[in-house]
Amino acid sequence: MKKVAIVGVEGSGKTVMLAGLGELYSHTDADGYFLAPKNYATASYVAEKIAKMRRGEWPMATPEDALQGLDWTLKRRRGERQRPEDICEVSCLDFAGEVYRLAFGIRQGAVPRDLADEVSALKEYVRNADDLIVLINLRDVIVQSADDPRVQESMWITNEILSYALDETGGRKAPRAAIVLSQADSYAETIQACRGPQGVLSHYLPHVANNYGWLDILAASAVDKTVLDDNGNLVPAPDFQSEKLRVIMGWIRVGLEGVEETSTVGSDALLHFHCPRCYETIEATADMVGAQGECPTCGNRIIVPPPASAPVSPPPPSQPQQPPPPAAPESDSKGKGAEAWGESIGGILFFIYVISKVIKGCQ
Ligand SMILES: Nc1nc2c(ncn2[C@@H]2O[C@H](COP(=O)(O)OP(=O)(O)O)[C@@H](O)[C@H]2O)c(=O)[nH]1
Ligand SMILES: [Mg+2]
Repeated sequence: MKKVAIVGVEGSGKTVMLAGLGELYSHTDADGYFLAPKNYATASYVAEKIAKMRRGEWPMATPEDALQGLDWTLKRRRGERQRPEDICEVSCLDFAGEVYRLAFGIRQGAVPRDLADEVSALKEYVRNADDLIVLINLRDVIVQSADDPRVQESMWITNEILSYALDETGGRKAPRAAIVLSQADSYAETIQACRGPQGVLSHYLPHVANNYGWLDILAASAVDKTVLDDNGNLVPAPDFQSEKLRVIMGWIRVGLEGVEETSTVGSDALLHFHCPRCYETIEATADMVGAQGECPTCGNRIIVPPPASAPVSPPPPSQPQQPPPPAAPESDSKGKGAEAWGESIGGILFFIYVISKVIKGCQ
C-alpha cells in the first residue's frame, strides 16, 4: 500500500498537526474518508495530545529517548454494510530533534551508537515514502530572524531532508512531496500579503524556494482558535477545531489514483474541487461554474470548474508573479486573519460565501 510520510525538524508542528489530523479524521469526511489508528500507541497519542490542547497547553517536545511511531491507515467507507476500503498508510516518526540533527544536520557523520538505529530508521523512512510531507513552522520563518542559529540550523536540516528524499541517482524515483507551512492561523495576514504559501517561501526562505519551490507548497493550521494564558502565551482555545488540516488530506487525495471526488449535479448541487495551488477543498454551487474568484486560503485566482473536471480544476491563465509586499511580522495573535481563514464552523457555507463575495467583486 502507498506510504505517506510526515517529517519536520523539532518545533515544526508535527505533534500538533498529527494530533489534530488524527482527531479530525476519526470521523468520516463528506466523502467517507477516515484515519484508522493501526495501534493503541497512535490512538492514545491523539487522545492525550488533544486533551492537553483543550486544557490550553501545547504538547511538550519529544524527549530524546522517546520515539513516537504513529501509524494510520487511510480508509474510505463505501456503504452501510460494506467493509471500508484501505486507501494508503499515513505515518510519522516523531523523533526528537537530535535525531534529525544527526541524520540531516551539521553533525552528520558523528552518530553516537545509542542513536544509530533511530538515525537510520529516520533516513529509511524518508527514502521509502511514496508521498512526503515536510513541515516548516511559520513562526520560525517569519518571526525568528535569519540570524537565529536555531532557525538557521532548522532550515538547513529541512533543505537536507528534501535533498535526500528527492535524490534520484541510481534510477531511484523521488516521492511526490509537499512543503507544509504550519501555524498558518497566526500568520494568515502575512500569507495573504505574500500571495499565498509559495510567496512566503520565496520571500523568507529564498534558498529553499529556489531549490524546492517547484514542489507543492501548502499552509495549514491545526487549531483555528487561540487564547492568551495567564503568562501571556497564546495557547489553543478549549473549543478549537482542526478543520484547516483538510488541506493536507486534499493533497494526499490528489495523489491517489482513481479517487473520485463527489460532485452531485443538480441545480442546488455542491461541487467539490481543489485550489490548484494550495489544494484547499473549495465548494461551490453548480450555478457558479465558470465564475472567477480567489481561493479563500491562498488568494490564487480560480475558476469554478464544471462537474466533470471538478477533481482537478484547470489553473487560470497565469498571472505574472508580483514580488510580495514586505510583510510586517505579525504578533502571535489570532484573529487578524479571521476574514481570510474564516470560521471553521459551517465551513462549507463559508467557502460558498467567500466565493460568491469575490465573484461579485470581479464582475
Ligand atoms: N497557533 C498555532 N501554533 C502551532 C500550531 N502547530 C504548532 N504550533 C506551535 O508550534 C509549537 C511546536 O509544535 P509541535 O507540534 O510540538 O512541533 P514538533 O516538535 O514538530 O512536534 C507548538 O508548541 C505551538 O506553539 C498551529 O496549528 N497553530
Ligand atoms: Mg513533537
